[in-house]
Amino acid sequence: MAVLEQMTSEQAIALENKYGAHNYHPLPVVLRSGEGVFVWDVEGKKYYDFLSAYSAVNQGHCHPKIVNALNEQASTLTLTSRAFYNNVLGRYEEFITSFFGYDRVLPMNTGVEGGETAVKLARKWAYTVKGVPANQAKMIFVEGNFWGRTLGAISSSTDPSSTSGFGPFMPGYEIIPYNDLEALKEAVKDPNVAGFMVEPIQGEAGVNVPDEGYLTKAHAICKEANVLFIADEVQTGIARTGKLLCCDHENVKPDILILGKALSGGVFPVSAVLASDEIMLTIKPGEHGSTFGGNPLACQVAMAALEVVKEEKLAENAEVLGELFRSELAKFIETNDLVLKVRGKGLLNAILINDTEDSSTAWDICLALRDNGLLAKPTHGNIIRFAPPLVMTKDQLLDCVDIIKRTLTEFKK
Ligand code: IF1
Repeated sequence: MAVLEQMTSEQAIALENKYGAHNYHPLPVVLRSGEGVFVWDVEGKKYYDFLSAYSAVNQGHCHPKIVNALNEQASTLTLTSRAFYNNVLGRYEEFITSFFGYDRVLPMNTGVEGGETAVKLARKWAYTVKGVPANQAKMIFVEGNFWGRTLGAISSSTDPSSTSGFGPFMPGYEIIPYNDLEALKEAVKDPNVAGFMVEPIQGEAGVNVPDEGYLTKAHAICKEANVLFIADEVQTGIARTGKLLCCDHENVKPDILILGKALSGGVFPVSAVLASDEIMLTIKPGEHGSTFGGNPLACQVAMAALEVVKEEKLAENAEVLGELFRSELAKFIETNDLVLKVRGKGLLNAILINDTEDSSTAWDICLALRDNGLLAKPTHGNIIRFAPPLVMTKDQLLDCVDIIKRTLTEFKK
């Protein structure tokens, strides 16, 4: 690979500012390597990664088993396109459908492609199975949702930073409040509703955990109304919340399951949509797909990434360490008025800062955390998400809790 001559953080940042689109505002730290729960910047400073690339690196950075799978396949066959068969895709499809208990999988690359695929599937099913009149299918989403940056995705967004300046938007969408069963009951009365798409915990909204039983009752309301219950587990899936899927906390089985991010352990873009024969076979040859969807490299990486989840008991570890994290921070909050609340499930958590949503306090705290060797990023001016790789040990977690408590104690607004 191109040997990059050493550069300073300032040089790297200047290059991005000069030649790149300004579609992000990254925390000022320039990373050059990662291993497990740690990343190093170009000056050689070591950090705990408490974001995990938004829950894509659940298995830890550069997990050897996953990287080996990538390397072996990369020097064998990387991409055939779906114009032809290959010797890996079928094995992967058998593997992942049995891993999650579904009849079929439609392989894609990014999380948002998974969401787009789920909406197309729901609409196709509505027209061909439910009997909704052509082009009349409705989709229900919830306030505060985030499922990507395409026009189809932002058309369901209630966040002006996702929508303003990008209209006009997709028709046939209805937005109801999150965690509101009465609103869902009302919305599904419309016979043209195809599906209800929801995150079991809203990540970008600030780790918004719905009431216990919300998923169970929402699923039942959808079933009663012959509406597909679609779970966006791109961020909450793959053991992040202490179960293989966040829906598993309530034993809810989505009609359509969307996976991404840690499906590949952060090694390669891999997403997947899983569903029954009845739903999945409504899409016929040539009606949907993608050049890279289901490529042999992605399939090998994803199988290795999922094996790691089981072999290293990542869900169990996330459950135990998540309880420890929230109990330690809850004790701290009683003695510190900067932080109002800690919330989450497994190792998807967030703290609510005692300031307004448009303040810079959460950002400033993340800068101080960076100086103390821990990387995290705010979701809002007053919310910081904490999501370390699920391979973290108890001692490492307690070390991170000490860093967070020390930083918050020393922080001056
Ligand atoms: C960015 C947010 C998180 C997702 C859920 C689908 C997708 C995402 C629940 C789309 C992606 C990423 C996108 C990334 C930052 C990150 C993010 F801040 F944008 F909202 F995690 F909360 N469903 N989330 O969280 O998957 O197409 O990106 O593979 O856009 O900056 P993708």
